[in-house]
Amino acid sequence: MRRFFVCILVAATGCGSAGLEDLGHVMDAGEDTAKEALPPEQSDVGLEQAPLEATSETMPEALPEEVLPPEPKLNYIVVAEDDLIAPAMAHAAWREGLGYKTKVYRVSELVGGSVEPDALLKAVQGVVAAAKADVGEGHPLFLVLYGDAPGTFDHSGKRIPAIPCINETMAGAGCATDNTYGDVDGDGVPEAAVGRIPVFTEAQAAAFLEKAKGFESQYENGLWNRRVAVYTGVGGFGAEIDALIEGITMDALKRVSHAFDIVGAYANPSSPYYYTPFEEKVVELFNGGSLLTVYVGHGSSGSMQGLTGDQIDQIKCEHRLPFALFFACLTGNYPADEPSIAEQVLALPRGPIAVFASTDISHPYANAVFVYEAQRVLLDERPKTFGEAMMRAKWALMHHEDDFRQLMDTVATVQVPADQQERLRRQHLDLYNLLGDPATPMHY
Ligand SMILES: [Ca+2]
Ligand SMILES: [Ca+2]
Repeated sequence: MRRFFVCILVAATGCGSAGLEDLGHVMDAGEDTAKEALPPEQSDVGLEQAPLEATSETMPEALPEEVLPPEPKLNYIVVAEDDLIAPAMAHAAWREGLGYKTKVYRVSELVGGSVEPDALLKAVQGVVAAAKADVGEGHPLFLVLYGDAPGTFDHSGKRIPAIPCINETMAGAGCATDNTYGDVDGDGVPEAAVGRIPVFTEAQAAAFLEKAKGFESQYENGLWNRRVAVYTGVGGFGAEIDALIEGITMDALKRVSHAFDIVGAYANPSSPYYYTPFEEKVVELFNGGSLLTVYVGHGSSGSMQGLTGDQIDQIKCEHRLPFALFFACLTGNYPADEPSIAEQVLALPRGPIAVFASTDISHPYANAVFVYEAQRVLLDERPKTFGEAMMRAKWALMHHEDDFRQLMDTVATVQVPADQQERLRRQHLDLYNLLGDPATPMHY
């Protein structure tokens, strides 16, 4: 038996609210809790799809046609802003060398004149729909939007705008998303794994490619590969709601895969997991290296509890670069005039390799469900790439059912009537976006 010390659970806060009680917990886990089997919809991509070199020792001279590997299909689409076509081509060439079948489209190839979101959206959706039909069921398709977005409603130039979306969360200021580019049937769940590489200059693009190549060509054995670093902010729903969340958190703790080690910090001075200065502990959590670094709590475009722009330069993740998930308001507001904190950490040479975060005000209920589904998909289902994981977490946000989901829905009716819950979750499909390359391998 292995013993894992689990401190703070990835759970349920949002903006204008929060408040997880810290929970110390020691759990026993069997050696065989890890689930290695991949779900049927997942297929091999990347290296595994590279054509095999046949030799006379491994293959007969002529094989029957039905056992030859299938013709490689387009599975990695890049839509590039015109002034970034050179680095976009370089990025696609690197992926092509890893076995992907890639195609790069300039914005001006897809739409002429000014880049109205509707025209570009329809063009990109058309490309995605055709590729999805061609690549076939069970084969992932990746869509990379290459270049930072202009301001939300600024459609000048040849930049790729974020698409306006609906957000009824209280105080929502104007939602914009990349999710719609990959959703060809309009149900909100994308058919392609979408990610944006939010660079503005060729120098930034070159730095990102170098970082990505480094991440994918190195793997240092160690506990960091099974570490999930979590830091949570405080807010305050009030005693009643906090107690409900605490109860649900106790139950949720038992469901986090025991194959991973959770380390964390909680910004509540009365908690045994409180550290002061809290900000130093958060930087330490980043820099220790981890598979995932997860924040749950309050957020704004430029900061969150425990991490502000002033500390960004202190982040130098050792051993491995984490995938970052910020379940908070606005931290992934990439269409804003100033770089969001998600973009700031992504731009660091030793910062997270990809970030999943919200462009606008998010809601505690939908965040709670999203956190639960994201960790379940990432740690239990273990897709090969971060883009597939977040795409499947979005599917699960809408469609997955289990007793814990029922419990969360029941508890949430205190704040969100049952008939509004699905609509709220639907809106969070758009709020949350992946910044980085969606084909980045998880390297568990
Ligand atoms: Ca869809
Ligand atoms: Ca931006």
